Amino acid sequence: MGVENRRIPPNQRVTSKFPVLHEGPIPKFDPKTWDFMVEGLVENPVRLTYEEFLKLPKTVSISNFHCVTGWSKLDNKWKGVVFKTISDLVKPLKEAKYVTVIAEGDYTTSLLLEDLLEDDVLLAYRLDDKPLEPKHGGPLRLVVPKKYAYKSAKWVRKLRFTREQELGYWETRGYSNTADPWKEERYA
Ligand SMILES: Nc1nc2c(c(=O)[nH]1)N[C@H]1C(S)=C(S)[C@@H](COP(=O)(O)O)O[C@H]1N2
Ligand SMILES: [Mo]
Repeated sequence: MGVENRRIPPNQRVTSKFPVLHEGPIPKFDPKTWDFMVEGLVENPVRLTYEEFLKLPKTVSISNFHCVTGWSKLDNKWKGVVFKTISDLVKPLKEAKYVTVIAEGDYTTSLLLEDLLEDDVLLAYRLDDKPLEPKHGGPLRLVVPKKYAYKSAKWVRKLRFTREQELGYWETRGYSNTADPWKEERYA
């Protein structure tokens, strides 16, 4: 197996283009009214304006992106806020085990809090040294490199910390809830 193949999960093909894949229309972004909220089982729920969000400590993280339909895009240079920073800010209660990620429109997904605390999980607003394009989730998207890309919600506006897992958009339509590309967990 070549060096490159070790970065590509089973039955994925590398693409140099960055396909655009989503349900529904690309939402309009108004920096004056946009906000980011965290609710649910946390000690300190927050509401941040766009300006406030940009002031949070930022990181750059280069990672790979694997869509369940079979394409992988390697070496994406994301810039944004590490999920851990948000978690430290809101202080999850002991009972909080999952996080529902709520995007503009009807799209949701959910993950184990533990998986979101990995250091490559970002709420990203830049990609490859440019502002994140609206079609790729700008102004703000989640990036979870170790899961199939349907867990990487675009246009994120809200997080809800929960005790039980709330199944997301694709997860209620037959796709795997654990979504590990290395184990090829495509379908439930
Ligand atoms: N809000 C939202 N986020 C979403 C989706 C969507 O339909 N709506 N599709 C997911 C899927 S299936 C994939 S493969 C990636 C695609 O991201 P891209 O369009 O930036 O390549 O976004 C994910 N995030
Ligand atoms: Mo996807």
